[in-house]
Amino acid sequence: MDIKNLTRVAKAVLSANWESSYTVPSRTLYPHQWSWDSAFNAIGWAHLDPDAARTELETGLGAQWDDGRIPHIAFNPEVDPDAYFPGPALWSAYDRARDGRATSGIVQPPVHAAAALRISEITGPDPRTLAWLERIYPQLCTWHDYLRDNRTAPGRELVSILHPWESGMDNSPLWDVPLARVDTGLARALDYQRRDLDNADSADRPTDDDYDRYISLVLDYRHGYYDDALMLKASEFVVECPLFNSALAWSELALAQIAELVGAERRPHLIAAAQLTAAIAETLFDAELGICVGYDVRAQQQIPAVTTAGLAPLLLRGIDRPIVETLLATARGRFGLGTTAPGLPSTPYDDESFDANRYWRGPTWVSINWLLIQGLAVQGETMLAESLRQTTLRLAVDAGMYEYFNPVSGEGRGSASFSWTAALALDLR
Ligand code: 9WN
Repeated sequence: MDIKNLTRVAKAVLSANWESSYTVPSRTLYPHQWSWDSAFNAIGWAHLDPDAARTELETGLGAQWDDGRIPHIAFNPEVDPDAYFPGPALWSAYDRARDGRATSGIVQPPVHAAAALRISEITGPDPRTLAWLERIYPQLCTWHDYLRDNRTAPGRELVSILHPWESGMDNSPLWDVPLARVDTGLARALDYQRRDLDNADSADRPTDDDYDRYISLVLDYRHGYYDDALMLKASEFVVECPLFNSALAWSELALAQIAELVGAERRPHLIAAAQLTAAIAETLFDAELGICVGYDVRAQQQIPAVTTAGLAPLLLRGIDRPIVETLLATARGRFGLGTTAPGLPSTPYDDESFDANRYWRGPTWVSINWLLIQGLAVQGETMLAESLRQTTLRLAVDAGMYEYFNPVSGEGRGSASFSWTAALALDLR
């Protein structure tokens, strides 16, 4: 594929994955609606069909629960419930979503408000977009309120994730230490069957042991009827993720702009963003490692792992310049930013946990590159943003619209015809 064909191929991928009101991430591996995927996919649609973009994001918000959470999966009732594991039966959340769809009970990074703003920028002054922003603004606010009110551990300022899948970076080395404490008994008693290995190479995917821990955490949360206070108090996995919190602060800034467009108050969003930004700098920045890390709430200590999640605070214009300089030096020195390396690896090339093909332990993801390109632009680093834009597009052009890429060879891995790769490539053209 050459760059001229990119638009055509990306459009074909999004169209083939369109499912009446949203885009499935992949027809094989992920045949339902995923929360943060939908936000990214909608950005791609905004370039092709603004109606589809607005519909996609709004459909995702339709699965919101009464407590404000936006579940990470909304299941398609037409699809075989066993096509993806864990499916609707394991989550047992059949009557929580406002639109009546069965859902999961966990969440994903809150990039929705930022995506809504980006879509409104792409579609321009279209009265339908303004009416849409007016409709979704209250839902975006209650989503953020949910995270702040229900997911801030007592005495803490940042929001916590309760499952590695909530980070969107499932088996990142950032989660190794807290995940190792999770007892696997609940999952082993279930004798379940993984479905991801039907469609992907086992050398690329998380290990069986990790899967047992993922499923045990799901069962724990479900047995407590998805009560966050209970999990914050008792679960072994309560972690402040640098990407999740940066996405929230970045989306608060976007909500401030949306508030202005719909005639609401900007100030509460600016204050929320400033508080989160200060807390990220204070509690997640590790000067010795030169990057932001996770914070293990149960163990009351930082998790010293270097990953692309730790570069996400670049999205925030309120981050102090010395921290920005340090993040940039790490991105250049350890992740190959600004060089012709095929991609930004999810963990540094020289890290002991680096694995070029295994999911979030080395491969390059277009979603993360796209976020970092936005971050570099926020920091005024236009040359670096341009360099990453070009290497990211080159991956998609040379290998195709894969789910992720080997950051050494540039080979496409995981699911082919993957929606967010196509959507964000359209936005980066
Ligand atoms: C669990 C859909 C999702 C992405 C995540 C990615 C992967 C699921 C899985 O696929 O996670 O949610 O089964 O591995 O890690 O970021 O949203 O594309």
